Amino acid sequence: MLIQKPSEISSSEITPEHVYLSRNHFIKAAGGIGAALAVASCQRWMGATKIEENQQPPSSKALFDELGDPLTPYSSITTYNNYYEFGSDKQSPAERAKTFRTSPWEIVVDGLVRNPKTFGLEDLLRIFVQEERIYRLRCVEGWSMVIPWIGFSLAELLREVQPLSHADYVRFETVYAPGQMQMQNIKTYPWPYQEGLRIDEAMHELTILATGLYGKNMPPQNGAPIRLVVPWKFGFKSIKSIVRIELVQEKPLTFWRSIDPEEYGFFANVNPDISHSRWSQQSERRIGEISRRRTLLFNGYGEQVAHLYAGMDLRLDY
Ligand SMILES: Nc1nc2c(c(=O)[nH]1)N[C@H]1C(S)=C(S)[C@@H](COP(=O)(O)O)O[C@H]1N2
Ligand SMILES: [Mo]
Repeated sequence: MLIQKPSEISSSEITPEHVYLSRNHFIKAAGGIGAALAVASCQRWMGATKIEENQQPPSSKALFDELGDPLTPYSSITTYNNYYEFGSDKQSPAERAKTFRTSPWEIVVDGLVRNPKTFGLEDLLRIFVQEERIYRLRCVEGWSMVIPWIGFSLAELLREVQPLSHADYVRFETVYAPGQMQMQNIKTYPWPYQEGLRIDEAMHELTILATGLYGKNMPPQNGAPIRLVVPWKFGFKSIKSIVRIELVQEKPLTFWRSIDPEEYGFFANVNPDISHSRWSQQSERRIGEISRRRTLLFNGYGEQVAHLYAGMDLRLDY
């Protein structure tokens, strides 16, 4: 089996979705949709397709998520971004992150672990098999996309460092580079951006560290070289350009929560029945579509994740 890592994808292979669609060296072949559905139904989550080369072109039907929703075009995913370090509007990140330096890059994984380690990005690409995951991304602002990420389970990385039994939470930190990220010079924000997960959420098989999308390296505006993706939570949990992952005992303070705890909860699970203090969360605008669609509890991943919250009052602890 030939596994193609994003590091081996040369820039001449830059693959916006038309190349990706026509060429498919990423979706396990053996019949396109059939294989994709088989994977989806036996693993109960979508897109656990190993990245392979020299395969047959896929059936175009494989280019949907497990609910049948089409992938959002590459051009939209890479030009409509939230990345406050580069600006608070949707267009600035693509423009201003162009020269952001993502190599060399290291991630420190430490805190309450038996085996703290610093990984270079190339170590992560070598140690962990990169696979494709097609996930919906739902922003707390009321828009959504379907994105074919490339990455690996956060659980695999955490197992390498061996969390201690009292490591109840995981804290993530974005790089602090005010020379390159102009908004980090604005001191009213609590830089660097931080996020957190409970340990069982971090260990869940759906939680990934993503290193690319649409079969190519992660664009800087999407959080290069490595970012978190937690598909059943609002997009702000999916922190970009990570340099530190720390195992901790207490619930970590997070960027948006420290700005406004009323509006942004720690769990931030997608939930149509819990309104943001300024707008309803019952519907969303899928980028590229005209009419709004109904927002799904846990962003449609309830079957996989609802058990994590059994017994919790989601209205109080959101
Ligand atoms: N460091 C950092 N990570 C971040 C953000 C940010 O501003 N800074 N924005 C978040 C929000 S609100 C969303 S919706 C997603 C957007 O990811 P995308 O631009 O790749 O679609 O990134 C999240 N991760
Ligand atoms: Mo967001």
